[in-house]
Order: sequence, then structure tokens, then C-alpha cells
Amino acid sequence: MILVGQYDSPVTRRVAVALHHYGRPFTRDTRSIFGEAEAVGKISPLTRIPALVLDDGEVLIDSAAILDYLDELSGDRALCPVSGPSRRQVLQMTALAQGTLEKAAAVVYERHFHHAANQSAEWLSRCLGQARAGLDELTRRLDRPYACGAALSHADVMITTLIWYMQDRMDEVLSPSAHAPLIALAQHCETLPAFRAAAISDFEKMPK
Ligand SMILES: N[C@@H](CCC(=O)N[C@@H](CS)C(=O)NCC(=O)O)C(=O)O
Repeated sequence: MILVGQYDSPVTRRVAVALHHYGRPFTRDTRSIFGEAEAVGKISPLTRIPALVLDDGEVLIDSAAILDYLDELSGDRALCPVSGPSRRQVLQMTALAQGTLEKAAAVVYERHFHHAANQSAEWLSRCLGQARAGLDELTRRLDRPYACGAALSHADVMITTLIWYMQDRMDEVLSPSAHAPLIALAQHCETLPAFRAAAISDFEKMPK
């Protein structure tokens, strides 16, 4: 399998963490969605990452859909319960973290692609508010020691990669006090082998 995407993309890194957690060997295609958009677009039709190229050449896109496939292969080791309230809890926490990321990314892209004078203050304010609300709600719903109780799940992975993104790109909504439990969870997860194996190299970062 080939994982397409750089690890400063939290949704790409979450797939990488799961691959390592499940012990699935893979290689990487780290070409940039911005600098090498044409090449990435030939693999991933929306020119988005992650994409996972399977050994027979089939290409899977979208982190949730990719993880659904990997979970199916992994049986009891899956980072999401197969059914019931615990599955809903993991899926909802993961969706909350992923939605928070989307709002944070909207802010980052607005600032990156528009000069200050052309940025929409109204849009930025809305997205920042939504991102802050996402972090507040994630903090409120934490069911420790992990995000959804006793077992590591996709929610922990998404929260951890989200926290890195917030700290690296726009820590104005991440509060060291109000969101301390989320930050502590991410710090703990970063020490786990699957996360360490998916460490972010300096080269794979969006130009500032
Ligand atoms: N829902 C998708 C989101 C994928 C996504 O937005 N990836 C970003 C990188 S974090 C991307 O490719 N952005 C470039 C673009 O949308 O043009 C997933 O979970 O895989």
C-alpha cells in the first residue's frame, strides 16, 4: 500500500497512525498537494490527501472511508467498536474533532491564499468561533483516560493530530487552560509507538 500525503495534514497522519497501529506495511508518496498538485491529482481525483493506493492499484480517498477499509481488515484490533453506543460515541467524537479541523483549515487557507486586505473578517470570525466551539465541546465530552473511555480509538488519533495542527498553525483558539485535558491527551498519545512512527518531518509542512 502507498499512503499519499504529508503528515502535516492531520487527516493523512491519522491514517498513518492507524496503519502503524494495525501493523500494516506501507510506503509513502509525500509529493505536495500544492507544489506538485498535478502529480497528486493524477492519483487523487480531487487533489486532496490522504489517498491510499492498494496493492492492486485501487485508490481509496477520504480518511474516514480509508479507515473503514482498514478497520474491516483489522477485526478485533479496529480503533472503533463494531456497533452500539460505544461506536456512536467514537464516531461522534471523531466527527467533532474532524469538523474542528475543517474550520481551522478554512482559517489557515483564507490567510494563506488571500492578502490581509482581501480576507473576509466575517468568515474568519465565524470559522474561529466554530473551531473554538469544537474544542470546547471535545473537552466537555472527554471520557477519560482516552477520548471515549478506556480504549484508544480513532477519536484520540484525530484529536491528537488536530492539536498539533492548532499549535503549529493557529493556536489563538486553543487555550492552554480551557483545553488542557485535550492537550494532555494529545501529549500522551504522541508518546505511543504508532504516533511516534508517524512523526512529522520538517520537509512536510505547508509554506508559511
Ligand atoms: N474529508 C477529507 C478531507 C481531506 C482534506 O481536506 N485534505 C486536505 C489536507 S488536510 C487537502 O487535501 N487540502 C487541499 C485541498 O482541499 O485543495 C478526509 O478526511 O480525507
